[in-house]
Amino acid sequence: MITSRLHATSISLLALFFICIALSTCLGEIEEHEIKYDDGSFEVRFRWALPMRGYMLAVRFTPRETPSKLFRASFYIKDPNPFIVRVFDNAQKPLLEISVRPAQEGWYTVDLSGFNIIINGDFYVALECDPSAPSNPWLGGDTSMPDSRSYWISSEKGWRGVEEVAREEGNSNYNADFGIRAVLVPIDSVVIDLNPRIDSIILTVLFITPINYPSPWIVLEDLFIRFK
Ligand SMILES: [Ca+2]
Repeated sequence: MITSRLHATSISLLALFFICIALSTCLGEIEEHEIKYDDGSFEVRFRWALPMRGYMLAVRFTPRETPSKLFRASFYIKDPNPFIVRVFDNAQKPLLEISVRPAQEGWYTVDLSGFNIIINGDFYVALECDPSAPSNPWLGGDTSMPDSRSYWISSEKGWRGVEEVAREEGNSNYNADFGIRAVLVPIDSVVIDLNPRIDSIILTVLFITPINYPSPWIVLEDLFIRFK
């Protein structure tokens, strides 16, 4: 019985190996899509006055399909200065923070593909103030057709939409989209690097050994692979 089980285990591992190879080679081409709410022309610009942690400018994104992987984020900036890229999930739970140093004005793109951020719903990308910076970069603002997805975030007052902040300051008809964009790739088109991000594997196999047949047959009942 023990020998039989060992034999079965070795065969199941062999089967799993070929399944993994098939997964990594049969996945389709990468299909990126960019999410943007600005029209590419920025009539105004915004920034927090002081470079302090906890002060951010964010945009809420709705993915075209889920799950997707976050590949890049872009910021339309003026007065380039260091800042911190932040990513939050739909519940505003932090997913990422990295410090960046843009060198010039205009669109500044940050490659986030190496962080394996999987998006399962709305998410936020933010520009956070960097205390080590001499001042904050300006972020472009588009007032043409605002989508009410842009937020001022501070330690004291939390998350407030641009429209809400403007209303508090006595401008009840003002709104704008911040110049932040995101590029996603649907998870079924991502070429998965199987090593070492497999978290767990559940493999249920039914073994059938017909009489007079030299090796056992394998019937895969269920296969679940969970990636980190
Ligand atoms: Ca515009």
